Amino acid sequence: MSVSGQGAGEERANPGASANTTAEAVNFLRGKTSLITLSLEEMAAMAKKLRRHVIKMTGKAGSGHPGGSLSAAEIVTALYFKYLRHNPANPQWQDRDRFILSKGHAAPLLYAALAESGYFDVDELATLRALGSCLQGHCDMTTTLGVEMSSGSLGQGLSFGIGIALAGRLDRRDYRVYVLLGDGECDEGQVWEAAMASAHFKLDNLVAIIDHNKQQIDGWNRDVMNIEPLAEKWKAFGWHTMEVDGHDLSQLLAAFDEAKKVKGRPTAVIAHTIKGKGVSFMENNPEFHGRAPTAAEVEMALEELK
Ligand SMILES: Cc1ncc(C[n+]2csc(CCOP(=O)(O)OP(=O)(O)O)c2C)c(N)n1
Ligand SMILES: [Mg+2]
Repeated sequence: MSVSGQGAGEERANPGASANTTAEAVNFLRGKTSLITLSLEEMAAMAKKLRRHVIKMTGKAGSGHPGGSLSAAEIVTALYFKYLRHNPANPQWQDRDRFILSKGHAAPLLYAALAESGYFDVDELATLRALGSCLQGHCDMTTTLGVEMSSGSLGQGLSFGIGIALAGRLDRRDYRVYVLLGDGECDEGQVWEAAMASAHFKLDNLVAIIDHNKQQIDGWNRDVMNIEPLAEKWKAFGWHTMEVDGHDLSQLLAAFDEAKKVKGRPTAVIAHTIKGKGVSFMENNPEFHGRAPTAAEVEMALEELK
């Protein structure tokens, strides 16, 4: 793992210091404005680690949303452990890139990434959904360090992202805004109002990532509400649009690189994923949209995620 230290406004590329473990890296981060840069291999291991956290957290809580957390593990890993310019020691850093989890029910995944990045102690993860815990079932920006937007009521994150992207432009700051949406979430009319507005305002500092796992709360999208052709819809709304394998870290990073070069319009990354990815009995199984694994299922899942 290498960790780069840099001040606000400085170039991102920086060979910087290097550290061998997450703990060393986090210690390095504590004193500085920095970013974490894992290798591809380390990111793959981190995605698995985040999946393990999701299983343990929801299992212990006895409730939560494992399916849509597992599908987005590589997306969130690529952002938090490679791509985002952020500093866990200074969560309010004005020039940080913003990540908005619009599909707020995937909170366990975001909390796991925040903890592993160093925003708070990994032990906190065991308190998911407990009374008084800073880790509630859906994201709350007033109680969890590193959470940028309170979400859970679907459809709102892209609109929120537009506000931050416009503010960045007005303030002449070069941060970028990444919004993660669910594909079922795209049934919400507000998503398309926001899509239209983003293109209208030519927000090239805004990236929407759609976790296209083809399922929502009640089953397959094609049965509940057909959203296809999804990429063509984003294109029609004026977005630079890409389709990637959402479990392929290289493809995700290449897409974020490409998005950075696009001028005058926002970018949509349609990430094809599998709901419940990584745990055989959860994959493509709508039951695990909003049901926690039992103790026996936790054991089986962790065995598969070794
Ligand atoms: C406005 C709103 N309506 C309904 C719900 C209930 N709900 C929670 S998750 C979900 C399905 C979301 O599907 P998708 O966006 O595809 O999420 P993923 O498959 O990634 O879990 C629904 C309908 C909600 N949270 N907010
Ligand atoms: Mg979905």
